[in-house]
Amino acid sequence: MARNKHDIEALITGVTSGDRGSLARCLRFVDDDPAFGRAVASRLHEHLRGARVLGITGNPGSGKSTVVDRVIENLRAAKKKVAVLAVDPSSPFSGGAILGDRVRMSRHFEDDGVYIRSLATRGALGGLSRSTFDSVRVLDAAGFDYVIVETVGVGQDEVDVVRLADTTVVLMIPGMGDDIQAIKAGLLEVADVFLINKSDREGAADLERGLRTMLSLVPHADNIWEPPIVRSIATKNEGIDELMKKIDRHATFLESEVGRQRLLSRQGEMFERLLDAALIDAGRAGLGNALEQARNSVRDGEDPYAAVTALVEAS
Ligand SMILES: Nc1nc2c(ncn2[C@@H]2O[C@H](COP(=O)(O)OP(=O)(O)OP(=O)(O)O)[C@@H](O)[C@H]2O)c(=O)[nH]1
Ligand SMILES: [Mg+2]
Repeated sequence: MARNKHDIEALITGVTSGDRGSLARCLRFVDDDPAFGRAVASRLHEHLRGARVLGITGNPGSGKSTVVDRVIENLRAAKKKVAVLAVDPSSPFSGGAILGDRVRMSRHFEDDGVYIRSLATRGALGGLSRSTFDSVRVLDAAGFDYVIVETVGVGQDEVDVVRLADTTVVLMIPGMGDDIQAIKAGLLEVADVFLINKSDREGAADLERGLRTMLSLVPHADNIWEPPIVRSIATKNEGIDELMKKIDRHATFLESEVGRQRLLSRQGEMFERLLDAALIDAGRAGLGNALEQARNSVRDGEDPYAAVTALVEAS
């Protein structure tokens, strides 16, 4: 998959001038090829326009795509250009997620100011966060005002994705029993706004109370921004205006001194993630044929620990 410098320059010209074909190609290459993704992403530095990145996360079926669809509608009414990266966790219970995303947001497909792309989660450690980071950068350079990342906040990789967002909305739904406990501790920390969606169901008030108690026990890291709780019925477009207000208020917070520090510390985290991904790629590439040989010998019954130790010592 050799893509030379010329290809990259041509693609970047296409992407930054708003050509949809170039954008689609670029995002596909970024997904497929980590080295290419890194090359493009670093080359785009000078073209960044400061898109706002919103993370929307929550359990499968909690209504993320429905909320995103409403948020798109809201932002389009304000003439903002919106890109969506919907991450499909490829898990057994959401095998149809990509299709679901497409159906849920389909009315925006014809709109020039909207770009929606579904990403499949790959098995590789750090693979998802890497390609999502790179893709957000590409979409920023392509001139989108908002980039929304929809993801099921299940694995560590997914929590990492959420960490790249400027503002993270965590969805919860009532009537799931022990809701609060089911939320990953990591997500409580990264939530900037909680959205209790499906508030037409019983138990929204209980959930909100439980959540407030939980939040009072776990002071938010910034110690200044207290994540607000909004209730919504996304299917009826209820609560979405309120959600947008909180998102805007959070943007204002990010401009404060504390907010700026937070963004900088996220840059630091992003650096660590990017470094990990780059080192893994470089390390694996450096193993050459020995990697395949070791894989084969494990398949033939060699102890995996022994195989790893031998590989690492030989490299
Ligand atoms: N009753 C009710 N149903 C809702 C609400 N919001 C979404 N739904 C429904 O919940 C189902 C799942 O919605 P999605 O938007 O696909 O949920 P999701 O979180 O994106 O799902 P995955 O991407 O598969 O994880 C759909 O049938 C929606 O119509 C709501 O506020 N109330
Ligand atoms: Mg969805």
